[in-house]
Amino acid sequence: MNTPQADIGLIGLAVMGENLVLNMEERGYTVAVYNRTSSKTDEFLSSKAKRKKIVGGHSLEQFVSLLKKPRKIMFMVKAGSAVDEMIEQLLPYLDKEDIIIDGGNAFFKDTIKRVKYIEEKGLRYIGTGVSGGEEGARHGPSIMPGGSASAWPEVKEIFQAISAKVGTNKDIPCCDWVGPNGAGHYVKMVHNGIEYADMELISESYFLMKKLLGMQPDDIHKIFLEWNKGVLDSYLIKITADILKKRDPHTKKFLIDFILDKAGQKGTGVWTSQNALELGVPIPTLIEATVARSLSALKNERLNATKVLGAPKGIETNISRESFIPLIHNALYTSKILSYAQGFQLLRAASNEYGWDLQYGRIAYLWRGGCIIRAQFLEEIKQAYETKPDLQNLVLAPYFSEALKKYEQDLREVVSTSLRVGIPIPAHCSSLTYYDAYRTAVLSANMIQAQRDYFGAHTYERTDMPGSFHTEWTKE
Ligand code: 2AM
Repeated sequence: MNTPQADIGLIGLAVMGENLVLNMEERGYTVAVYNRTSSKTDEFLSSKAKRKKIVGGHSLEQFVSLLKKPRKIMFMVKAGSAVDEMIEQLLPYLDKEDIIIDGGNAFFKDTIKRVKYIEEKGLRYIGTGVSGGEEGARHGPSIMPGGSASAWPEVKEIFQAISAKVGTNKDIPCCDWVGPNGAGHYVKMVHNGIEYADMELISESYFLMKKLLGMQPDDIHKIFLEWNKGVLDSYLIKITADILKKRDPHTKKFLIDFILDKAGQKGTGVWTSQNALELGVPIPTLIEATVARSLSALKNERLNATKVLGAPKGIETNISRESFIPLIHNALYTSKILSYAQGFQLLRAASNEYGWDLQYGRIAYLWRGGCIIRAQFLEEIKQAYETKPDLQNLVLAPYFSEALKKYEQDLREVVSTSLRVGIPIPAHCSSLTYYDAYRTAVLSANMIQAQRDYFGAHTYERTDMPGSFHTEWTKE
């Protein structure tokens, strides 16, 4: 058969898979490829992979025979049952110590099961988050691997070589070991949850400039361009600026005005929200961002409701752009801090729950480059956790608590204005409520406890003495 020559194999030649292969090859590795539909393999080999150190297998047996041992096989196939099917088809050709790597968006609990299953067979399994979209995959994604720890030294060099690099010398890879079993896919899931919040918050800022201030896309473009030079410097702010100046080739008008306001979602925001609810971690901004997508998807219902209920006023004539735009900036920055704080709270709870020992500063750095939420701001998060690894909440780190105190009033002003005129900016509202509730020493939950004890004898604790109490509420 074939001489084992390839350093790594990749299964699943959709765009992400192809781009990762080209990235690996460019870094000096020989890559073997396989795709269920083998015409795609041929097409790839005869076009983009032509004259490169890329070899293909038409059968899994042939593909496996191309790989050096211990074999490293990365899946970039559809998440879900396709991964289990591939594992079963592949196993007969593999030997002990070989390494299967799932680079798709697997649900972390599936990855936990798969790691256990594969390790029991004497092989090794890595579940890795890969973020950065098609461009990232081709030129340097953020990579978040977790699973069989002994497999990390085997793949470290390749993964760090293909990942994004940050730091002044561009030599710090945005790829490091995250933790056992499902930790890598979990961190990717939370990355996506934060991404939902970032996107929603930015969209709400755009919406305020459009609706409240009556600005045109090219004016808003200039604002985002400016914002990208300061504390908000990030990939998502940059692409928002780009989007706003794009013209529709047919009408020559701004394209954004022709895009239907109906957001899609693939489920990672829902996973993040569900898991946070399961663990009892308050991440209202992330959840609200997910809810906002669902609400946007009800386009027909909204059109009907506008007719029946009337649209909110949406404008206030006495607001000046010059004074209000800086407030929107500060509100966005404050809400961003609060949403990242929530995301890291979730990581902390999950680390305890699943026994992962996650390194938060390192995770902030994995997200510093390559991925969709890459931002200057993550530098400060890394710093905060390096200074105090057991930090209770990011909002308590001096850099962030100072910023929150400084800009809180601006967020409040933006939120109250939007509430007054009826412009929905739910993620900003949730962020502010989270902030207020988190720093309120005495909340309203004494009443909830009394109600629970009243109807269900659930007992309550007292503020003035220890113990558990029940009251016969209806007795005189
Ligand atoms: P295909 O080209 O044969 O459809 C993204 O969908 C990638 O996942 C594609 O490369 C696709 O292969 C692959 N894929 C989807 N379902 C699969 C399955 N059940 N087994 C193997 N590969 C699968």
